[in-house]
Amino acid sequence: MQTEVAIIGAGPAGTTLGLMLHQAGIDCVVIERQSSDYVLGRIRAGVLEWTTVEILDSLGVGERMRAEGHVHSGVSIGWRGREILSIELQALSGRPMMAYGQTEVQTDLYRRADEVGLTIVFEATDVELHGLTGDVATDSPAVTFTADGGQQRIDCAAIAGCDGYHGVSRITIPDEVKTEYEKAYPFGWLGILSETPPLPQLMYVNNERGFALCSERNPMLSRYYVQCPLTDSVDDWSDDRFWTELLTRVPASAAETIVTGPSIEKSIAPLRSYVVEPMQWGNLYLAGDAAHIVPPTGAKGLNLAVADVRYLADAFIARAEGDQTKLARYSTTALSRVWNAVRFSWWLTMLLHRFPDQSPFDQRAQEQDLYYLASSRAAQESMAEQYVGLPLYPDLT
Ligand code: RFL
Ligand code: PHB
Repeated sequence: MQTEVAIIGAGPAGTTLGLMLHQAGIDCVVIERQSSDYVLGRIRAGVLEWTTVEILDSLGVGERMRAEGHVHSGVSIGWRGREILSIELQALSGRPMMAYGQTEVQTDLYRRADEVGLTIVFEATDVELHGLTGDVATDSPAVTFTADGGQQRIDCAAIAGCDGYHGVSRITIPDEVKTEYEKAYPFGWLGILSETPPLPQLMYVNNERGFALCSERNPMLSRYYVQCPLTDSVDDWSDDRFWTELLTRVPASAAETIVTGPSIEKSIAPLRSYVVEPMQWGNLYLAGDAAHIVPPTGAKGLNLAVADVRYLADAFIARAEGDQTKLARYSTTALSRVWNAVRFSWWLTMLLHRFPDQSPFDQRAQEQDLYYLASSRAAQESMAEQYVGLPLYPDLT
């Protein structure tokens, strides 16, 4: 088989890139290791930046999100048993954000892929990348895999590595040409889904017992998280223990209104920040979690994946029109936004969590950061601007 761009991974990054290229008339094939049901079963992101909302609209996948998603004009922060402030995102930044789960986004992307005839090969095993030399002039890229019981080969002009943190694409880049930046945090998030009505607004909580987050999926589906030690497993957390801990950490005014019920999903995610540079090597281009991981505190992972593929698709479109420069600069363009999100997610993680080795100095500095945020409009504006997402192509003039 022959195509222009072979896309590895049909998560949000790979499927969105496929739809963008297909819309622009650039031939592509998406190759996914799992079944579509498996990908849809992963409970992950819940918050979309407005930039992401607009990109999804432009691909014709925004209709259900607009009808069923919940537009939020603000998020609250709880501390010392009270709701200390509500960051009025819309008033401060001019844009709201959208609560719409990654499962729903992915469902809409797959549905659109079916409608427009984008080829996604699911359950492809033994995916291997070939013909990459690190030089766009000498590369002759190809992907081989096993699907439908047979070995298949796709020759292509470029490969987009959208295969997440554990994929094959990034490890194809030799160690001597890549630099990895990493920070692991000494805790995880225990998350549950429950068929109960959520709070009216997302609430992030810094409590002496640890971080908590109240979020939502729809009017009858809530998503809650509590910070937990990395050594814990879900078996350590009965529903009763989870609710008791959550209600202890959130401000009393919120605890009074939270409706508890049986969990229908429970999982623990470790928190880490990770970036690989550069995000391209010859005709291999990385996007999304394949190139970077952020802790979920800033709600940036899915949004960064969508922004990366917008830059990448724009660069492929420019190349099809004879301009090679955008593709040559893809990594530089994407990394600027990536590092903003990495820094923001790190800052919010440091602000809201309790660290096992937190010294009295760290503790006071964190308290001061919260006081400053609660008392300064400039600090709130800065947080709002970053939370709803910076412009894709900032005007620096
Ligand atoms: P994905 O979603 O991991 O998809 C990669 C796909 O590649 C496939 N794959 C392969 N396919 C072929 N061959 C191989 N060898 C392959 N290896 C892997 C995988 O099966 C998979 O289908 O990466 P992508 O597309 O870059 O998307 C990234 C997002 O999924 C991720 O950043 C977010 O979920 C992060 N995240 C959040 N992001 C937000 O923007 N807002 C949030 O509110 C938010 N909350 C979260 C989150 C992530 C969480 N966890 C569990 C890590 C909350 C949590 C708890
Ligand atoms: C979620 O709803 O899963 C969610 C919301 C906000 C975050 C992280 C996760 O910062």
